Amino acid sequence: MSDTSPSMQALRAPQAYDRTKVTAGIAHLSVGNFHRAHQAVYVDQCLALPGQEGWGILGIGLMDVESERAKAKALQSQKGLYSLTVYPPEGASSVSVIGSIVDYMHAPDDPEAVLTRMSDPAIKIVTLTVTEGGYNTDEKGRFKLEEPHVAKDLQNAVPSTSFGYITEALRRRRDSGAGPFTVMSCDNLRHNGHVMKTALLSFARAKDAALAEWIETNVTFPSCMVDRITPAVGPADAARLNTESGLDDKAPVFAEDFIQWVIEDKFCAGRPAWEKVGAQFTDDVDPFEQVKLRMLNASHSMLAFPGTLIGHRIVHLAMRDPNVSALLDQFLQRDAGPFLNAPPGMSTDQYGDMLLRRYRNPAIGDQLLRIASDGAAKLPVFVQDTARALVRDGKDHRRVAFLLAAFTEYLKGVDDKGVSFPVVEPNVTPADFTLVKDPDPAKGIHLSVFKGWGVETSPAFVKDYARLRTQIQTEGAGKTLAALLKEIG
Ligand code: CS2
Repeated sequence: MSDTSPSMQALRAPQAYDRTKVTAGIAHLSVGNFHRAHQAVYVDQCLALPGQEGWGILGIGLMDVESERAKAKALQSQKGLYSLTVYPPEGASSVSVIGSIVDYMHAPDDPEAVLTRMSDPAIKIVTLTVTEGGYNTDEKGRFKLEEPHVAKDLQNAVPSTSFGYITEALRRRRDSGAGPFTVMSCDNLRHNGHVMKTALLSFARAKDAALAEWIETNVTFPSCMVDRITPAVGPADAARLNTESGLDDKAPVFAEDFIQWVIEDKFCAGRPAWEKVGAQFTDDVDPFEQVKLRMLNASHSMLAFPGTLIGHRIVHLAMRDPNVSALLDQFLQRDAGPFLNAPPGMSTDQYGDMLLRRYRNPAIGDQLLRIASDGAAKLPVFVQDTARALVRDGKDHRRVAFLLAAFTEYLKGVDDKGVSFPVVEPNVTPADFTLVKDPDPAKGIHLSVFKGWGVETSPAFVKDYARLRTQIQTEGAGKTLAALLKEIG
């Protein structure tokens, strides 16, 4: 993963605390870059405070794929240490070594060992970043018991899914008297605590009704809003980061300097003093979540799908395209913002402006294809409510129709210049891909990703969606966007 040269230094544990005294109190499922640049940082800062040494993280990789095994090897070889480089919009970057992941296990190699650790009373919180698509719910929010991995976990004693691991660990804890742990989703979902609870209880009910009841009574599922733009790290990024830091790190990460975490204070077995290191606790995460998902993540989608078709690949470079920048600005100020309550301390307009500044940060080089990936799981979470509200209130729906048209065309994997790009869409079905190829452009509105949005029943919306698709096909997304902006005025 990294270039090693003799002049590079080995990673050294943070000086702010004695890492040999730190033990795991949190088990985190699916340790992606975002977790390592966000939650693990809050925990790392907490560990420097007195009395917090029991809140280290046990990282657990769930996916039985080569890249995850490689990550496990890399992190284990560094005793869980890694470097994080943070880039402000201007000025110098800063590098720190994060020491909060004190243990790392690759679950497919030894599920029993993972269950033993998760059943240990020392673990008091289980957190997850398993992506928007990882909660296995349909468009009505129902848990899909028939999903093959879930169905297998319902049959087998040895789990492979997050639901299987958590349920079995909780069963053992109930039986041993170790008591419950808190289960907290850290994914970008509306009401992520509620989604987590519904998913886990549905799974547990299908497995063992009495256990499900115990979980419902004893386990808490706080919601939280998470925010920090964390790009993917390719081999070239890793080499650059190590050159800049002078560290020999097999798993470096980088991120913007902005960071935010708003958490519902509902922990059944205690929690770290995250409020002392910048996390905000609240009784109602919803307003924070709405603004973040419907403005940040939705405008990210607005950037990623049209932007990729136009030929852009990197966020801050795409933001230099005046039409892309105008599209995002209009979407934030005119489409998304007016339906939302302002976040504390600023208006939605100011929040929108702040987002555009964050996207323009030239040091980040965030990837449009990272943001685009699994769009079918993301768009319903990020854009559906705004689309529905625009149609319901008879407001201008054209920017959102353009986004949906662009997403549909993006599924073909070729941009305006004829350049192919990888389409990572595990939640787009073969039937959906067939619809995309249908000669009638209006048919695409029936893709399963748009089901239940309330746009397919609006003839005006479908008309704009279809004509924008046709225009993208014949003239390209760049020209279609330019014409649309002119038309809107
Ligand atoms: C992005 C997010 O994947 C996406 O769709 O919008 O990963 C985004 O970068 C984070 O939510 C920022 O907090």
